[in-house]
Amino acid sequence: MNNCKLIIGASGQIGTELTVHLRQIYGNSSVIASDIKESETLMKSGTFELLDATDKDAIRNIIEKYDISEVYLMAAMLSVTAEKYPKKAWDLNMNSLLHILELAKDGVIKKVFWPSSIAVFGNSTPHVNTPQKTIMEPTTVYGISKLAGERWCAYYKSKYNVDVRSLRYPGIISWKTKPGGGTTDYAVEIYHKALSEGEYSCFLTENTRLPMMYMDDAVAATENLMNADLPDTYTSYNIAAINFTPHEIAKSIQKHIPNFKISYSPDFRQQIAESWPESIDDSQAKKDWNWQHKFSLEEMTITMLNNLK
Ligand code: AKB
Repeated sequence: MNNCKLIIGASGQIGTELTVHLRQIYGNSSVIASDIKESETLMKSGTFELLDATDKDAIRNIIEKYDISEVYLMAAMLSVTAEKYPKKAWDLNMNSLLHILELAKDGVIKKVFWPSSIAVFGNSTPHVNTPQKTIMEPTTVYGISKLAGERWCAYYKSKYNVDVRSLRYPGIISWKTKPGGGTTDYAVEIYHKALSEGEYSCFLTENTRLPMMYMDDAVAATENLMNADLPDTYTSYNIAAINFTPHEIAKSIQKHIPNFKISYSPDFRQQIAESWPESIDDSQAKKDWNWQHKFSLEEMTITMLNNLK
């Protein structure tokens, strides 16, 4: 049996780098990229299909065409955009997942990766060292869809034995592809603006602490989770790497660009950020599949600035 992997939402921030990484490991022809929008990078290195993640028949056709056994469903509307288009966000985030879970239940595919997020937590969750299992009352449309998605994954796993695995990603920072529509996006924009303009106006207050992670760690976590021999207990894992405030990331940039200036002009995104954890307890992921991050804030800043230059 062929062991091809399909990435849905491959042109996005995480999808792009995940596809490139998986192609390096499994070979270009074994990793099919798909998205509603094209990606030059991915079209150059392997097969790319235009695909709407809400179109179940189209997904099934591609799965059959390439004999796909594993799907990484990376298509989603993130926190900020989802607040603007709640119904659209719900439809995209939920329908795409249910299509894939149904295909897995029917035995058309064998394994599924689905990204959850720290957005599943809300104001009533303990914000410091947020546990794996805790109160979850998300206040954003995105967070509600991610929490519902986690429950659907757990349901299909226990009821139909579907092999679905999931990570609660924190804010992901990368230089190859820009994020879009997220609350944590400031932590990428700040590097671009530091280099292009020497200053940045941040939409969060200076002491808003959020959990974050450099892209290489996020991609490694995804690959490790998918290859791990997991106990049956959890479908969606907390993972942590670093956490910082806008003030602290600005300080780390100023070590390399001393004249860099940051100002603060918080908007509606502040409320979203305040409802999320400041730091995450990932001891369950460490215990179950040896999760360990590599990049510190300082290493990430050096990597970001060197590459964006
Ligand atoms: C967002 O900010 O919406 C995302 C997330 C934390 O899931 N980056």
